Amino acid sequence: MGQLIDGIWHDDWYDTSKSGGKFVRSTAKFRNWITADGSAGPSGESGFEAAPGRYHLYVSYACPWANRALFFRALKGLEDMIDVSVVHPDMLGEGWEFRDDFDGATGDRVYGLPYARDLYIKADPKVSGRVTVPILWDRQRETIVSNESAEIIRMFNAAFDHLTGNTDDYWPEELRDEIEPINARIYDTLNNGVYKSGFATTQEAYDSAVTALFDTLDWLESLLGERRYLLGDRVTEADWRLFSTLVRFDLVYHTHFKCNRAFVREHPNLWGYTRELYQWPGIAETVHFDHIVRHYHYSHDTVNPHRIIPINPVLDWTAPHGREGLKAA
Ligand SMILES: N[C@@H](CCC(=O)N[C@@H](CS)C(=O)NCC(=O)O)C(=O)O
Repeated sequence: MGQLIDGIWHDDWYDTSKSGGKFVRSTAKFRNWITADGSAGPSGESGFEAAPGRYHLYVSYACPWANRALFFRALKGLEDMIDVSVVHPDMLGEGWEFRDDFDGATGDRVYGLPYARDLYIKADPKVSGRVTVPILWDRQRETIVSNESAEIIRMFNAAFDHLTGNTDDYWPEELRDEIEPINARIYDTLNNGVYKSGFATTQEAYDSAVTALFDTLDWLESLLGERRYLLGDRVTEADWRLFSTLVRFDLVYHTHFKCNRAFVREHPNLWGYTRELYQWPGIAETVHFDHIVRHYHYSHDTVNPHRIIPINPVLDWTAPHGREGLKAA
């Protein structure tokens, strides 16, 4: 399954035929790092030195992976260093489109290209694999620095500090050993777990994904009754990675992806925590519920073939979160 578009092979999202009904996410291809002095990062090539105006971030407001890059752009005060283009929320047969006929969608602000795949081809005419957002683009070398959000957030966390003076650290050295296993569980069972539930094409694959997902939510509900944040009294990247899934959960994952044993808002600790992070300075501006709801229901035609957008409740994201009293365990 899948199709060749302009030389790029697009697997179907839902091609679960070789994996026993399980959704298997492919690995990002562009893995360079922006660093303060342009030296190579943990993977890829050197030559991507932090500089104002040199880099551009292509996102979808709907996408949880792109959203976490936007969280870090806001948290680290990078708005004036890195500008942004926003795709249209509908991801149809041609993949992500640079149309501006939806509130907040900007078109391609660097080149005026029609599709995200055109950037991949510009970066590497022989590229193959999925065309995903976020895309961190280098205007100077006219190529993709990275299309892996887990790494983009770490670049944003540190590479521009000498230019911005913002030294807030969401991946502190002393907590890294604790952060990694929490990230791993949350990635597997929640960030990616919602997709594994929603795109499963066998009962067995769905059951296994959705069971692990709610085991993790139960664990988090209990942990967040003892601690204000995942690592204690300090917000880290683990919280922002979790938040990008939680903020979408009740509106799209619960219904569209059949993650419906419970809503996040039925968990008092998780719901207060999600609202606290939503209310964090700069974050609400990056969360666009209209793009989120439209994208999921409109783009996955094997899950929702008639593209009906559900009515959805109005959630009060600005209500007091009540988390102030919680101290580290
Ligand atoms: N590993 C990537 C995953 C990004 C990803 O899967 N993005 C989705 C949107 S939520 C996408 O662009 N999918 C398009 C496709 O697979 O065709 C990251 O975290 O940056």
